[in-house]
Amino acid sequence: MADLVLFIGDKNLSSWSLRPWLLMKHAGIEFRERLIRLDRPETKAALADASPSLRVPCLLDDGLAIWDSLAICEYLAETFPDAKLWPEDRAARAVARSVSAEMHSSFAGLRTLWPMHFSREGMRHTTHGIEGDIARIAEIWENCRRDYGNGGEFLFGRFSIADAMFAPVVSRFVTYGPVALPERAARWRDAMWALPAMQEWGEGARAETR
Ligand SMILES: N[C@@H](CCC(=O)N[C@@H](CS)C(=O)NCC(=O)O)C(=O)O
Repeated sequence: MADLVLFIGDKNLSSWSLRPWLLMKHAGIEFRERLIRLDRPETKAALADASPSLRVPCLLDDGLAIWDSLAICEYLAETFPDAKLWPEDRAARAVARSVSAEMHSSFAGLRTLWPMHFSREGMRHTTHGIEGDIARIAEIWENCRRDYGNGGEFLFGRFSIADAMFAPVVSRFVTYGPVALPERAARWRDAMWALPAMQEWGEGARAETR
C-alpha cells in the first residue's frame, strides 16, 4: 500500500504542481498534500526540506522522492496500472507520450507571457509573439480529439496523463482569453475546466488570493 505525500506550490500560481495533483485526484489515488507558498522568505528552506531539485511538485512514496511533474506522472502510471493513466493502445500511448513531452519541453513564450493565475479570470493580454505556441497547442488538442478521442471526452478518450499535462494551459486559455479554438479542442477545454478536480483546485486558488 503506497504512502504518498505530494508537495505542491500555490494553487493559484504553480502550473507544474497542478498536473500530478489533478491526475491523482481524478484517478482517485489517495495522497497527503503539502503546500509550500512560493516567493516568500521561508520558501527556499521549505523547498530544501521537500525536494532534491528545490522545486515543486515532488512526490514522496515511503521515503522515495520523485520530482518533476512528468516523472511523477510516469511513476504513478507504473505504481497504479489499474488506473490506466496512459492509453492502452500502443500507438495512442506513443502519441500521448509525445504530446506530453512536447508540453513539458516547449512553449516557453506562452509560459513567460501568460504565467498561470488560476483564480483570475478576465485578464487581458497580448498574444503578440505567442501566436505560434497557441496555434500548435490548439492543433494538438484538435488532432488528439479527432484521431483518438472516440472513447470519451478527453484527448485520448478516457482521462490520461496527457490531459493532466495540458491542464495549466486550459487555465491560461480561460483566464487570458477566451482564446478562439477549433470545435473539438474547445469542447475538450470546457470538459477540463468543468472537471470536479479542476474546480477543487480552483477553490484552493481562490482561497489563496482572497
Ligand atoms: N520541470 C519541473 C519544473 C518545476 C518548477 O519549476 N516548479 C516551480 C513552481 S511552479 C518551483 O518549484 N519554483 C521554485 C521557486 O519558486 O522557488 C517540473 O515539471 O516539475
